[in-house]
Amino acid sequence: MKTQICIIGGGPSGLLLAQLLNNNAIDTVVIERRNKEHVLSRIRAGVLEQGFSKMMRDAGCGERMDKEGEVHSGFQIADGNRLKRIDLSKLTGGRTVMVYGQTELTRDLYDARERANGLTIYNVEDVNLNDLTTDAPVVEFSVNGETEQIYCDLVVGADGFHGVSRKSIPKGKLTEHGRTYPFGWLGILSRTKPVSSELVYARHSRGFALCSMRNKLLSRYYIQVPISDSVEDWSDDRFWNELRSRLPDSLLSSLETGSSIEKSIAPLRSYVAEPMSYGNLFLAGDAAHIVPPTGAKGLNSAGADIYYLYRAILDRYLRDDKTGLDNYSSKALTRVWKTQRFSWWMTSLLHVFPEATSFEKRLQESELNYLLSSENALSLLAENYVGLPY
Ligand code: RFL
Ligand code: PHB
Repeated sequence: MKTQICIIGGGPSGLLLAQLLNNNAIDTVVIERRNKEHVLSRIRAGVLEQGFSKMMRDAGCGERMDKEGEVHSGFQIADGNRLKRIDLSKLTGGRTVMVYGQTELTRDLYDARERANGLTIYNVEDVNLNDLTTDAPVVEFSVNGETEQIYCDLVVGADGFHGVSRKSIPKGKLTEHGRTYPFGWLGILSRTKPVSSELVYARHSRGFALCSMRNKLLSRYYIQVPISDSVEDWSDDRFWNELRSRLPDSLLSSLETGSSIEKSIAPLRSYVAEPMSYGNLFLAGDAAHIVPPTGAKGLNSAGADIYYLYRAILDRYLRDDKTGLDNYSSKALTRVWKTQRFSWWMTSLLHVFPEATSFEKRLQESELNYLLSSENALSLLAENYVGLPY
């Protein structure tokens, strides 16, 4: 089989790029390790920067997002019983974020790909990326017991943190940086009215909590838990009691509880692999970098990669100019590291670190006091939260 761009991974990064390219008559094949239902069963991101939502529209996939997504002009930070609204719109000259679930957005991208008759091959196994440093890379894999080969010009590794693409780069050519945090997020989805019309990030001596949502009748809540905990340790009742204990009293009368329809624990990790390219392989999204979810930056950071890569690929095909591809890694990494810094900072500010000394605990308190009392500091938070420019 032949194509121009072979995309490894049918998550949001891979599908968005495929759709943007297909709209420019650049041929793509997407290969995905799972089936579509599995990909669509993962509950993940909920907050989109304007740059990301604009790309969805540019890809012709923004209609449902604009109808069903909620535009948020602020969020709240709680510290014990103190509650402060961060007016994103006022602090950033009118910018906002969009609350629209990754599951829905991925469904929109799959629908668009099917409408455009784009080829997606599911359930692929034993994926091997060959001849990456030549002008004719070959992607080999098996599907339904048959071995297949895709001959292409470029390979895009959009196969997430555990994918094969990054691992196909020889060890000596890649530098990895990272940190794991000594806690995870236990998340639940419930068919209840959200406790607040805006997101609430709560710092508390028992641990961090986040109140988020998917729509007016679907809530998404997270609490910080020890990384050694498993989902079985947390009945719904235990979850709600713990959440209640971490939220300010003023919110408790609005907290609706109910049975969970999804419950999972996500580890928190910061990670960057550089460079993000090797020959004609280009990494994008979680395949190259991971952030802890505290600043809602994972999917958005993936979106920035897609923006740079999309334009670089257009230059290559429409203007016969390869400079964009040559510069892709360094351009993407500059923004990736800013996002890493912000996500690390927001995680450090709001979580309980079990090993922290009394000095570090007092510094954390002071950092939050400063933030909540300084318009300048709040502007920095807001500028990063709504998304840095591409
Ligand atoms: P994905 O979504 O992991 O998709 C990769 C796809 O590649 C497939 N794959 C392979 N395919 C072919 N061959 C192989 N060998 C393969 N190996 C893997 C996988 O099956 C999968 O379908 O990566 P992508 O597309 O780069 O997207 C990244 C985002 O999913 C991720 O950054 C976000 O979900 C992170 N994240 C958040 N990001 C935000 O911007 N805002 C948020 O509010 C937000 N909240 C979150 C989050 C992530 C979370 N978890 C669970 C880590 C909340 C949580 C709890
Ligand atoms: C979510 O709704 O899943 C969500 C929102 C904001 C975050 C992380 C996750 O910072």
